[in-house]
Amino acid sequence: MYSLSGKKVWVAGHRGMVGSAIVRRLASEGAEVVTASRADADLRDQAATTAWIEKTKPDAVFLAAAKVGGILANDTYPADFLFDNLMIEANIIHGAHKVGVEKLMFLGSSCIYPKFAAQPITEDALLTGALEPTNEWYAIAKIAGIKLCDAYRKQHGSDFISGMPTNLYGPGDNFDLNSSHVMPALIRKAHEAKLTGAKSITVWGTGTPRREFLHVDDCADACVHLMKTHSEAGHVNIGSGEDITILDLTQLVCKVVGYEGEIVHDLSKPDGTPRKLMSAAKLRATGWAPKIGLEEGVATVYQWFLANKA
Ligand code: GFB
Repeated sequence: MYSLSGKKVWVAGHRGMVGSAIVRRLASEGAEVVTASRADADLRDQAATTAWIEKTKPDAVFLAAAKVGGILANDTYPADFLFDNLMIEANIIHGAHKVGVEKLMFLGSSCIYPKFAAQPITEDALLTGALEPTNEWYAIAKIAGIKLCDAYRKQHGSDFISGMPTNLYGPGDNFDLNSSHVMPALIRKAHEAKLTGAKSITVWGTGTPRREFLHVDDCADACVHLMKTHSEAGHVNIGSGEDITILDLTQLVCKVVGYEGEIVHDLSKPDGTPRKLMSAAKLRATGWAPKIGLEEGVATVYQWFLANKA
């Protein structure tokens, strides 16, 4: 057991959807949460990041800082997704080692797995096949992050662990239609179509790909749970254990939003990986389970969207 109580805990990426959820979740742990703004340190800059870590000397780190985006952003900006993520994780993991951070948790993504991995995807499927081309740059960076944690554990005995969340959604998500993930895009599209009385909404691709979704508050709870209870090389999947087709998700979002028009497909946009359902067995075996069902989660995010973005 690693107790966070009384510890100085750095949440790197505190302004993002995942980082902000971890900050909210840590409120009940008795920890002193510290954060770095872009002005304090550009995390892609090794000298600035190292200086901030040496000055702050955190006891524990949640590495939730990353350049993230949906399928189109990943496909359009491969250099940014590879370079920014490699730099951020290398600077933070090496800096954490230098100041003797007691525990660090690195967060990745389910896109680390081969495009055609057997489903549900177990942790040992890593590096057994070719990646999905639309997000291989991001995936390579995230695989490097897992290996960095393992390398520092092996060479220096560092207690650095990795969690691989599935497709996440929640308050604070990015609702920009060009760079967002599918869930916020569908919420915005259905909402705007309802307001304008549009006959249809457009969904990218065929609608047949299957994705697994987890509310970000469940993800943050799993991260804190793993930080306290898990200490091993390798990585742990963080998911709900259930998936849904993009078409069924669209229908669910339309139901929640109250939009009754047609759904049309833009086949010029990529489908990406046909299916990405991770095995939840390893995480469940540690005694953790998600609490927020998909329909309930979509409804709460739609309320957040109405209050903050609409
Ligand atoms: O969420 P999404 O962008 O990410 O897309 P990925 C999931 C599926 O939804 C794809 C379809 O099949 C999209 O074609 N989709 C339908 C849409 N309509 C839309 C829309 O309006 N916007 C978006 N964005 N998608 C990303 C990776 O993959 O997921 C990242 O690129 C990362 O590396 C992340 O792993 C979690 O699941 O395809």
